Amino acid sequence: MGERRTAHSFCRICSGSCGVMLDIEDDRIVAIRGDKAHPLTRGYACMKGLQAPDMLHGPDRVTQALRRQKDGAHVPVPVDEALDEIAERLKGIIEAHGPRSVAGWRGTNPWFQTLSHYALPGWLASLGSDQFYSSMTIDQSAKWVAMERIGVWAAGRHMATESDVWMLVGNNPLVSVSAGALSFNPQKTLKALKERGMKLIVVDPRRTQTAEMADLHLALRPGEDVTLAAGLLHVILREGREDKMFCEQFVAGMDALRAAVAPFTPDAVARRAGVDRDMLVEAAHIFAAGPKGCVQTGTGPDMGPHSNLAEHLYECLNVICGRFPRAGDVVGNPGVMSPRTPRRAQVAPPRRRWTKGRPSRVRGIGPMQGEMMAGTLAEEIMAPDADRVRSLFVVGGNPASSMPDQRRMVDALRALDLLVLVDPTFNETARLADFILPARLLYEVPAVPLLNVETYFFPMPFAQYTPAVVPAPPETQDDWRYLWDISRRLGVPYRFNGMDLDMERAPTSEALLAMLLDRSQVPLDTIARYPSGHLFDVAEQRVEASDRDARFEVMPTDVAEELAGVARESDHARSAEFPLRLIAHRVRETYNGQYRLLPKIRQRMATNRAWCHPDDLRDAGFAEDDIVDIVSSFGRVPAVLGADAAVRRGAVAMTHGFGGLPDDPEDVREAGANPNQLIDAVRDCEPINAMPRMTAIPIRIEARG
Ligand SMILES: Nc1nc2c(c(=O)[nH]1)N[C@H]1C(S)=C(S)[C@@H](COP(=O)(O)OP(=O)(O)OC[C@H]3O[C@@H](n4cnc5c(=O)[nH]c(N)nc54)[C@H](O)[C@@H]3O)O[C@H]1N2
Ligand SMILES: Nc1nc2c(c(=O)[nH]1)N[C@H]1C(S)=C(S)[C@@H](COP(=O)(O)OP(=O)(O)OC[C@H]3O[C@@H](n4cnc5c(=O)[nH]c(N)nc54)[C@H](O)[C@@H]3O)O[C@H]1N2
Ligand code: SF4
Ligand SMILES: [Mo]
Repeated sequence: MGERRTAHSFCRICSGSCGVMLDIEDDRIVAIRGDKAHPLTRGYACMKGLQAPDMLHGPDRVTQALRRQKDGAHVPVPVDEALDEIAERLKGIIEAHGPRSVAGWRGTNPWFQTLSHYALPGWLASLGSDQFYSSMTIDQSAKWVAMERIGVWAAGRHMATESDVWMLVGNNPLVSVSAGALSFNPQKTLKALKERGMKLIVVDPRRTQTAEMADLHLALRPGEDVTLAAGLLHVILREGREDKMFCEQFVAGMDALRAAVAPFTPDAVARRAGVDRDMLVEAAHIFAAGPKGCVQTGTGPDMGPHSNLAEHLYECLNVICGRFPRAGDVVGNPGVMSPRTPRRAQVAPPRRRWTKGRPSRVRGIGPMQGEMMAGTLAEEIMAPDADRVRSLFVVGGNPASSMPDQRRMVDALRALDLLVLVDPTFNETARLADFILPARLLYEVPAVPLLNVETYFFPMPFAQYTPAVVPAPPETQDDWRYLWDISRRLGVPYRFNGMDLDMERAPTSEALLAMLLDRSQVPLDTIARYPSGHLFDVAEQRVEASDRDARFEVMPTDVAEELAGVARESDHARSAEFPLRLIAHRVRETYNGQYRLLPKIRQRMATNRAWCHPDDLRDAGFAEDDIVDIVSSFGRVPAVLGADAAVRRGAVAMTHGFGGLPDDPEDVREAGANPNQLIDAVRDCEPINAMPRMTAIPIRIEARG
């Protein structure tokens, strides 16, 4: 037997940041379990996290650089040779077409790998390109739009840990483990909050695992979030249950808001959104009673029709009920890893910054938060312009599978002059890539959890540091390091999150992480002394009084116009041709397109079934396990049916991340299918952020001919 040791670390597959203990033998992870000493996750770890040994050391891991040959097959190539060739081709592309012809896509995982998160944006900017895209703009950019139109409370929001009521809308933390402070050991956390007296309201077309814990569950018709939110606002305003003093001081547009939600009476909303009228009114009462609490939205409303408007109205509930810390309140988490910033009891006014940056070549869509909108990426590649996107660097993502209108995206990726993927797996995008650079995985790189969102996610001043606890395969590099190597070959300095890197001698990842935390409130060395993470005793911070006079804008004219349009819409419920609504949801077994091929996951879930209410199946003459076609006005995919009474009638729930490339000859029972073939990324998308409609898609189910 070789050397055996146990290491502490934390999982970085999702925002759960679960503390783990790893048994390591001969530098390979042989066992993993939750770390009971972790102050927030207390021994919890989900089945994905527990697959680490297979994920790191399994046969499907990409451990060498690969180059695509003319015949389409990929062959191993020494990393330096790959980097030489990439740099040379990139140089040619930039010389001929300018730096804006180079784009980057950052997928989900880099979010949680501290250094990977910052790797691409600064790299592209140092090349002179603004073409940075991420998954944020196909999942929750409605939150950005809402912020830019309503404004933001500079002292943050109420935390669930201090709240009397919490409303989760299209957000299922018990599965997604993605819900701010409810992300840490979510079931135990929610249970404890409920025992303390917090009321939980869930708005979701499915009776989700989270809805099972709710005091009140509104199982709305998919895609009716605008109606439902307007109905809640209507009740609160009509009955004068808003926080009048707060509104008086901090809110502009109250009369316009009142007028805009006037048509959304409880009866009208109950009919249209398919919820019980009295429950709707009760939800408004419970929420308005507070006094502390929050509406928190997930992908459900943010991927649906009118997602920007839905997000706006849900946020208006927080605003008119004044759900924000006030001057003198103690700040739950003043931060540990980031510098302290003052929190003032005031509004940072709306800025509408998308109108200010350089818009996209196609459709003229402006950037937000330093990102171009992913809904336009395929067109940016296919555009006739000389400076169209010709080269794409993907770090930890799989756009060939994850993007709406899969066929168009795949055609676009094929049209690139250079596609480079930095990834530990041979995913669908890898099949199209010119080069795959083998990425290091969690446990092979140092990290801290949720650095850029620590004060929002961690309810208390928590921090942890993990070094790399197992060595990475010898031919792999850290994500950022590949980009540094390319910059060096191009002779261009690499700015990493505002820091100019030494281009003679690359820093180590540990040094780079220390640079990122150089203004932390607790020194990194001290954080590192607590291997299970720690709640740090940082000095108390209180919300300061306001030093400016600014107001939230609750009903600007563009929002009012869109809402009036929704009020006028008819026959939103049923069309004879597409009577059902396909809804997006996540499952415990997979993370987007990841883990489905790991042996233990495949045993549990080989395919992404289309889940329907058993009565809907029976009425349509179908049975569980039938293979059918799911048909939208845009496309058609096969699916295996499943019966699930938790799905409301009229909805069909199917998760994403399954299936291969379009036209792969696959057995749907073995490979699943990709719902992105049903989604039109151009016609059915929102103004401002080009956000496609990824849920509540009108469909029908057809027997396979
Ligand atoms: N139809 C439909 N489509 C959807 C959705 C939906 O609900 N419905 N959801 C959307 C959402 S919310 C998102 S966020 C996107 C996700 O879109 P993507 O991020 O493009 O897709 P993922 O499958 O998450 O790909 C992540 C990749 O990161 C790799 N990876 C893991 N760890 C590391 C690492 O440390 N370094 C590097 N370099 N790579 C790593 C994995 O191997 C994987 O290939 O998909 C979207 N697509
Ligand atoms: N296990 C696991 N965890 C994940 C992921 C994963 O793939 N697997 N993905 C990660 C990513 S990238 C993200 S962005 C987060 C997302 O985190 P969440 O937003 O919590 O994602 P879901 O768990 O899919 O919850 C969305 C809910 O919206 C509901 N819904 C669908 N349509 C509608 C609608 O029209 N209106 C309303 N109100 N609800 C609707 C669905 O039934 C579902 O329960 O999760 C992250 N965590
Ligand atoms: S919940 Fe998230 S962080 Fe925790 S073990 Fe699962 S995947 Fe990892
Ligand atoms: Mo996402």
